[in-house]
Amino acid sequence: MNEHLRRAPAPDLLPRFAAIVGDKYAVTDPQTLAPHLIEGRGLYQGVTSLMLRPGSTEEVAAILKLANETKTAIVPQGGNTGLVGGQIPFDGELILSLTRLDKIREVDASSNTITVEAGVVLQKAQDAAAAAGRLFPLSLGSEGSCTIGGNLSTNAGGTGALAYGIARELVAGVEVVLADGRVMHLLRKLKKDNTGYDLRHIFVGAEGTLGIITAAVLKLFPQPRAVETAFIGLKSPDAAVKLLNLAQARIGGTVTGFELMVRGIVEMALKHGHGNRDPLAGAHPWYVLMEVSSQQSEGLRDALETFLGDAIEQDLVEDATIAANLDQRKAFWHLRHSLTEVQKPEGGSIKHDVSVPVAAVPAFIAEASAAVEALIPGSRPVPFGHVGDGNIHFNVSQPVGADSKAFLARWTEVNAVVDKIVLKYQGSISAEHGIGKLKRESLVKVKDPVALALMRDLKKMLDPNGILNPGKVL
Ligand code: FAD
Ligand code: 2HG
Ligand code: ZN
Repeated sequence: MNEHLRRAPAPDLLPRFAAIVGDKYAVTDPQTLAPHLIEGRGLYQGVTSLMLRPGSTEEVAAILKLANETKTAIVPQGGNTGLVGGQIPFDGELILSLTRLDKIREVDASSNTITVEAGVVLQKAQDAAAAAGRLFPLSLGSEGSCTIGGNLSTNAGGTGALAYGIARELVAGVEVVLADGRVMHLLRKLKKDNTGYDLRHIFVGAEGTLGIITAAVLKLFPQPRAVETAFIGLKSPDAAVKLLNLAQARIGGTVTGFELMVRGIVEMALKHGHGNRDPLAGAHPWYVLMEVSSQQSEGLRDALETFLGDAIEQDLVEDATIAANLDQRKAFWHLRHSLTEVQKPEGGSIKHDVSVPVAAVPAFIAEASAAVEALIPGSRPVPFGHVGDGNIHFNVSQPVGADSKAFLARWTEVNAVVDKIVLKYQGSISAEHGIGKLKRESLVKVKDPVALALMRDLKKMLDPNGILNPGKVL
């Protein structure tokens, strides 16, 4: 860490920072600050005396200029839905909240782009695209509160990545404020632009450690004319992977969603999730929520029915139901998106957001489950996630009736066991949530040393005073 860096802003600087945004947007009231200091999992508690809420890129630039000159640390925050603690100030750093940058600057349907400010909530961007007859396909359970700036800074994945790509693939251009306050204007709508190094991608997935994203041009797609959604019971992850391969080869549409869930997590969703109902009559060891989309308005439902019928005959599927209407489709997705919340009433949960090659998912799940159950008898692995991306949320709930604190104290030990199996399959210990604070120590153990050295060099070059989100990622 840079030894001259000041984590908490010096008291005499507070009025200077406040003057940039105006007193109304320089928040010091502890009650207003409180929700910005804890994250969704309740894993971390932060501390700060100041949150700045700039209303323009120019104000962000002025804040960074002052922070850099005075070596004052900054923690950027969007919707505060991140799951690795990246948005939390741990040592009194000032929070730079981007939520007032909430304008949709332009929807350009012909160019298939939308230009948004960083604080625009993901759902608002989706809605604006839909109003213009287009699809912005990034979709996360947190879409009602996470922001585009946070999505790009974490390089979010979610349920649409299978067909449309992760956040990085959905960015055409960015506007970024650098640590010294300079603004880099790369808000282009271009698919082709080979004028040197592609700098956009340095800031995507940087978790606020290299610059502040203030706006972005995002790629849009045609709205599908037909969408069908099935809830499928099957016997194993192996059957799920085979089903996916078959669906991608055979269905006359695109597989736009393919989410795997073990029975255990579905049971938690039925028990604790508001309004959830079991879509299938009987119980099955595993489930897939599959969505297919087509630009043809007719025939998709028939094609899906025939496909699932064949899959049942081939013993790949035990039972399946296709949503009869929009409400039912929403209910399937509601169940899927409730999986983070419904783990909480079951006590402590040790999380892994990992990826392995798709073909290795069944073996990974089997080995990791056995290893964790051997380490902590009675512990309950409840894997689920974006199996088509090889991305499994290998979450482990505490044994029923166990002491939550004692269980959570074994977090690192359980991670080590699971991560070893991930690495055996050439996988990643952070598929889509990022490194933040949670996986900072693990990163140095798994990243190629030359790549890690380059990351550090890049950080030094772009943020020589180390003011941007110190203690995160690196
Ligand atoms: P924050 O949490 O505020 O910040 C996240 C990181 O980005 C921090 O490091 C922060 O410092 C930095 N940051 C924020 N804004 C900026 C900016 N403008 N410039 C520079 N740095 C910035 N994630 C997935 O990938 N896939 C999922 O399926 C998914 N599902 C989720 C479901 C639930 C119920 C929840 C609670 C979370 C889920 N997440 C998922 C995680 C989370 O929603 C994403 O990481 C999201 O992209 C974070 O956006 P945010 O605006 O809340 O960012
Ligand atoms: C999801 O896919 C999210 O629902 C969150 O990435 C996963 O709760 C989790 O671990
Ligand atoms: Zn996920």
